[in-house]
Amino acid sequence: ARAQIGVTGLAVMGRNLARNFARHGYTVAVHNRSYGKTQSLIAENGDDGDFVPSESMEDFVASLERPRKVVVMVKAGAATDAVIDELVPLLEEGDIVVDAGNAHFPDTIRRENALREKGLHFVGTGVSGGEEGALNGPSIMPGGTAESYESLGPILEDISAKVDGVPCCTYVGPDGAGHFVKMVHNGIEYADMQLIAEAYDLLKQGLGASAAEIGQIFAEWNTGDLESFLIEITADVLQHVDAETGSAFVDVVLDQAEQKGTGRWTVQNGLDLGVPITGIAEATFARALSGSVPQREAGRAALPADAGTWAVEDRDAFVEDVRLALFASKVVAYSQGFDQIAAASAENGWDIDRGAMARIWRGGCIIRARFLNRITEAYERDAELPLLLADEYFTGAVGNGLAAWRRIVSQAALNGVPVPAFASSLSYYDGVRAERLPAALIQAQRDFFGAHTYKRVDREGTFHTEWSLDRSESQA
Ligand code: NBP
Repeated sequence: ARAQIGVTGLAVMGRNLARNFARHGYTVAVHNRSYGKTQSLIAENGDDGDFVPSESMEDFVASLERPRKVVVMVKAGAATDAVIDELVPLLEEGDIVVDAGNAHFPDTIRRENALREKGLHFVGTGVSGGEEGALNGPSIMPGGTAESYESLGPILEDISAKVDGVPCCTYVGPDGAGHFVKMVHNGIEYADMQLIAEAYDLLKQGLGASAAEIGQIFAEWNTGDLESFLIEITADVLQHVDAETGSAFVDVVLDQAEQKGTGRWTVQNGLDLGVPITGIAEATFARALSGSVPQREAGRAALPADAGTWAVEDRDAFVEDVRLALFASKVVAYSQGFDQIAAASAENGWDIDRGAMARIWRGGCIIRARFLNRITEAYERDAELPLLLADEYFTGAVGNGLAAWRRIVSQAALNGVPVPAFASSLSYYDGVRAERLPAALIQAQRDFFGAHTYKRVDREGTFHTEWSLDRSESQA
């Protein structure tokens, strides 16, 4: 036995992770259900470092130093369970199984329980950054036992992305915490992409600008507060020309957004926890609307375009308004995502350090951005910060753009441009800062039709009003 780490599942992600380990000087045991992928890795990338290929799972396990560290990188779901079932009888107490696929966190909790009973460590690990990240340095979010991180952590930190020399990998928390945080990361990614898409649409409709012109605006934005991977690639995508037609690439792409399910999981969990992650929810539903083909056909045919042509007069002022509205909406979406992490952490006893999550998302992953530094700093100022928006930096930054944000959302409404994520983020902002909400009326209605009781502003207790009789109040 001489391999320090093993990877089973050698499709694009597993292959690139294995190469990344090898390039960092580790001897890597490699295995795949069908041997062809293992052979092709050795044939094409064997020069990357020291690989120990095995055709059978038995040989693969036997080639690993103890405690064994096995990274499972197969299709999430039944395939992961199948591999675990095959692997577990071959392992010994103290060995570590790392699930680096996109598992849903309740599955990770279940698997961790089952393996813990057998004396094994199960480390559900979020890995972000796609194929490119897997090869050159992803953002890594490992859960499981703190004990497993002692031997596994340094290896994962080694192959992770680095920002200012700091690894984009840290221990997240017990059992499902790592996969949970990866799920929220993806939810935030949905929100960020939707906000960028709305900004693009506003610039297109308001200015009548071409995709290439808007691409240049995004490139300019990428030099300021908005600097991020998503803004950078948006600039590139918008300036890309379709080779076949000579049109802007974005103009020949069908406008129906697909999804693999992590946004939906995030929204479902937000509903379970009662955390208003409106940005992520709007983004997920906006994708659903785009794919609602019969509804869109019926809507286009029956609903009149009542708004005239939008002609913005002061081009530069409008571009700056959109930029400020985008930044403010983005802060809201992230603030909500971090609230969700805090709520799940409390519910599951995970003790997740939110500032550390922002830190490991600064590199390697899809939402990597300059502004994540500001989030880390906010949680360093106050680890228990109840609302990211209330941190002094963000109050200032959002406050600066508030008037612009209101102008943009109202102009979008007047001109018939859909901005679900911009608008709901602004409503969230106004809701969370409101002195008094109309929830009082909801409570009164609930008491009226269902005797659901209410609390009062002027004294303690729970009350019910006899609505159908003399409408007197009683203490419930
Ligand atoms: P896939 O998700 O396409 O899975 C293919 C791999 O699963 C192959 O190695 C295949 O073996 C293996 N496999 C299957 Br399918 N069923 C199996 C079974 N019953 N027993 C054993 N092996 C089985 O690969 P991928 O695109 O590289 O993704 C791997 C994981 O990484 C997934 O969980 C995915 O969600 C996640 N992912 C993450 C990112 C990211 O950015 N973080 C990007 C893409 C994917 P075979 O070769 O014998 O068929």
